[in-house]
Amino acid sequence: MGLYDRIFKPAVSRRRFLQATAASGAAASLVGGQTLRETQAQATPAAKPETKITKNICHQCPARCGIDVYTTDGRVHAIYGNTDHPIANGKLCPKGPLGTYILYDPDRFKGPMKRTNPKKGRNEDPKFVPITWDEALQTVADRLQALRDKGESHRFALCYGRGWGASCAGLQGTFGALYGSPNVAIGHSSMCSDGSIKSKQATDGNGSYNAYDYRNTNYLLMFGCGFLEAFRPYNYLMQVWGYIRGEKSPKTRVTAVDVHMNTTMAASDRALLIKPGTDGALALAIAHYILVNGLWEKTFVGDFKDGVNRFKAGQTVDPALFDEKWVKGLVEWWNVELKDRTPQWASEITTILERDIVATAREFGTTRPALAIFERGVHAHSNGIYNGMAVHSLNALVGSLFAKGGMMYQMGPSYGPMPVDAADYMDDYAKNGPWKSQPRIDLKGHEDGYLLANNMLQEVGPNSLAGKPYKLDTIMFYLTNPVWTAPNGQEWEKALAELFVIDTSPFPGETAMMADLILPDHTYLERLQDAPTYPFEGWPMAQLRVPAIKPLYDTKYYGDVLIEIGKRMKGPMGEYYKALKDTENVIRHLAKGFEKDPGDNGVKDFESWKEKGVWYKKPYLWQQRGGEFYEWDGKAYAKPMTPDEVKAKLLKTPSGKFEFRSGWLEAKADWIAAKTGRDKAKLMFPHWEEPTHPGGGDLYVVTPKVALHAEGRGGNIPIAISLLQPTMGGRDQVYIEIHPETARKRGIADGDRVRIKSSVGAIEGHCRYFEGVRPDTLVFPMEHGHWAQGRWAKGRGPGHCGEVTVNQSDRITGQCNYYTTKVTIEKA
Ligand SMILES: Nc1nc2c(c(=O)[nH]1)N[C@H]1C(S)=C(S)[C@@H](COP(=O)(O)OP(=O)(O)OC[C@H]3O[C@@H](n4cnc5c(=O)[nH]c(N)nc54)[C@H](O)[C@@H]3O)O[C@H]1N2
Ligand SMILES: Nc1nc2c(c(=O)[nH]1)N[C@H]1C(S)=C(S)[C@@H](COP(=O)(O)OP(=O)(O)OC[C@H]3O[C@@H](n4cnc5c(=O)[nH]c(N)nc54)[C@H](O)[C@@H]3O)O[C@H]1N2
Ligand code: SF4
Ligand SMILES: [Mo]
Repeated sequence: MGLYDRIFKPAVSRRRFLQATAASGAAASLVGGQTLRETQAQATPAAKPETKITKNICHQCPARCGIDVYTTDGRVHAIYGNTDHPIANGKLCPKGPLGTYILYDPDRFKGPMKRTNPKKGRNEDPKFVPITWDEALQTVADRLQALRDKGESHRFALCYGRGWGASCAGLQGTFGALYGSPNVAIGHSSMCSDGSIKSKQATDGNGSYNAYDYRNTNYLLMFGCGFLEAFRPYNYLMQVWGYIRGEKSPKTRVTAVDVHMNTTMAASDRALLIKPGTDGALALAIAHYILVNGLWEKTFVGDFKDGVNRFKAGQTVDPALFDEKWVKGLVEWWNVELKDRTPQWASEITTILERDIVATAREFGTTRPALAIFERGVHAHSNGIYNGMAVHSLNALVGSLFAKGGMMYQMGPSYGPMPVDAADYMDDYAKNGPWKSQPRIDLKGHEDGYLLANNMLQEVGPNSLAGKPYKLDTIMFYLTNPVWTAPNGQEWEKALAELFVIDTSPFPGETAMMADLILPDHTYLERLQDAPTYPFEGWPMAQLRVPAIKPLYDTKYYGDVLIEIGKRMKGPMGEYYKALKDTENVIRHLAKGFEKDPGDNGVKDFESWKEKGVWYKKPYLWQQRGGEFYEWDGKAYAKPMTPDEVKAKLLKTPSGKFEFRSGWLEAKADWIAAKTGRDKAKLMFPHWEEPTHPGGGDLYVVTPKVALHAEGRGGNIPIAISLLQPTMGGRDQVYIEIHPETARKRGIADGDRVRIKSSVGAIEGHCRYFEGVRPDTLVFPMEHGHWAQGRWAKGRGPGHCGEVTVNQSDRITGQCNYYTTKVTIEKA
């Protein structure tokens, strides 16, 4: 008997046995007819159950950390970071190990359900009753077929949030094309970070998030991003932080720009508390300083032909005197905008001391490589695109695009093609049905709506409610919960009350409470699912979720739900899905790509992918060095690239250069000017635009993410809630950071219960005096105020911040302006 067994085994099993018999009041030594000796013999089995480790990807935020899932005797009991996974490196953030709570969440839907209470609302019990999968899938197929037969297939919308891979969200586009609806599928990107994607589209031509070479950068200038609490990939950022701020020499200097003292700011060298919505002004002043002081990277940007710097505050410059290299429109930008954007000017707009602006600009302009990064704090405002373009332009000025220690774009994995080609299964209706002339319900891509946006999920509910452009009939949700996460979610409650609603969430979230049909997904530990990486270090990576156990309940992987609905449709669409078979078939075909292009870790087919959980291939293929672009030749970045190659592969703008004068915006200048009233002479340049603040109040309200918050997916994890309590507050509470001066002026004492009001709603919370928040701004975390999502999540506090957030979006990017509403605060 080993030490462990001697110490623990007999005592434990005997004590448990006694507890069990005492609790059940059973006769002294008999349990279910067994004697004590028999029971003990079973409790010390001869063969110990084996612990199995399966590979998976954490599902709680978009970082996509590789995880090792430990299962013994059919129970998942531990989750660790996968040591061979390049993002996780054996580590996880505090949320990662909590996945077991998601799997064993007692409030999960146990199988497909239908609503029996026709009334819908926050206080209506849906009275779900179990049904079979066959009934559930046939109900959906019949509804969809009936709409199609009437020529109204556009009245079916499919909305999704976190897209994962080809075997789930990746199937949706084809479903929409074969079925015939412009509304399949509508993603949540406009509620997330389209503001940054579009700022980059406008300037460097890549409509995507950047990948970053943090390990080699010497300066990080961070605008409105929670580097140490959110951003992406969060877990890896914490690892990087340890390196760049500890081991690395020289230590990377960090300036953080935010509206309150968060973890990131507290850990930085310089903290700039900026007035909300004014980051663009700060970035423009930094650009101004860099030009006036001749600090731009000449090898990338170019220079005056005679080498004499003519950038002087307030003075225009003749563009003919400047030779541009990889940028377009620098001197024009200077003339229409930058020449007047002095640090002194920006100081008035941003409330940051001129001295601090100058010091930041000097450091940023003289340290190479340097990175300027930004996220929602910058772009979730009415002027977000111009703030974002101004910040991103700083990267071009110091030459960090595609440079070592700079930024690049994420490459995709070498997947094999889909098993079946959907183009062979398009009937006449799919090709030319009446749906073709219908606008999207969210008016994405429409002259009267959001011509240049990617998605407008926040408009779907309100537009259907208003019948503009039409009313939907049926709406399905995958991994999104807009009733709780959208601005002014109250509108969504009304909208969904009149539609047939299908939710695929395994959990009883707010949107699920409005559903007519629940088709519950497996949780992530129970399903086989592929996912390419979110932007990381540029080189391609593809991960796999391998089920750790058989599904606990009668659930079905969302990808297979789509395929099974498809199979039940008439005509070629049904044939396509029969040929596609199932999601495992899709994933096996993806893996065929690895046969020709094995990963660095030896992954070369489906089986080895399952074993390792990740395929990846280093290095990133391109590098810009000293103003020249090179391709990897197998040993080094040594193969020079022509300007045409650079344009095709890296700087995908009309000019093939970084465009301070955006060709993308200029092409739509008439539309932008007509719809937004923006100045046609300026709208293609990063420029200062006064933000607009709806809501009718006098204080800004900002609701950032905190480390333990996992979008809407962690709301019912009791341990996460209790760990959040010191920052968030407990049941029926949310702590609101308020500057003591602001509070005292309104007669509000520390700890008082308060009411926050805007033109769309009111919520309550408790004030906390905090000197680290701006006096004009209230801050509280997004994660609070669920009214559904499970027993621990619901009933938390009177209202969610979304209920006071006005649904306002930028016409160019479509980005929802979450951080732009102004509210009033009073004692409750
Ligand atoms: N822990 C955790 N991490 C996550 C997620 C999560 O749910 N939890 N979600 C992921 C997702 S989906 C996303 S999109 C990213 C988002 O990542 P971030 O954009 O980094 O996250 P946010 O918390 O929305 O906003 C960032 C910061 O902007 C600040 N801010 C607000 N207004 C302004 C302003 O006008 N100027 C400046 N300078 N700052 C301002 C806020 O105080 C906040 O600190 O995070 C990802 N990472
Ligand atoms: N006030 C405020 N609002 C915000 C933000 C903020 O910072 N402040 N952040 C915004 C941002 S950046 C984003 S990205 C959005 C996110 O908002 P959403 O797009 O709504 O995404 P989640 O909140 O993650 O919602 C996920 C839903 O999917 C369900 N779900 C969980 N796991 C699974 C699964 O395995 N399968 C399926 N099928 N369903 C599952 C959950 O129960 C939940 O209902 O919120 C935005 N809203
Ligand atoms: S950073 Fe995100 S993906 Fe990684 S362990 Fe934390 S919650 Fe999971
Ligand atoms: Mo997001």
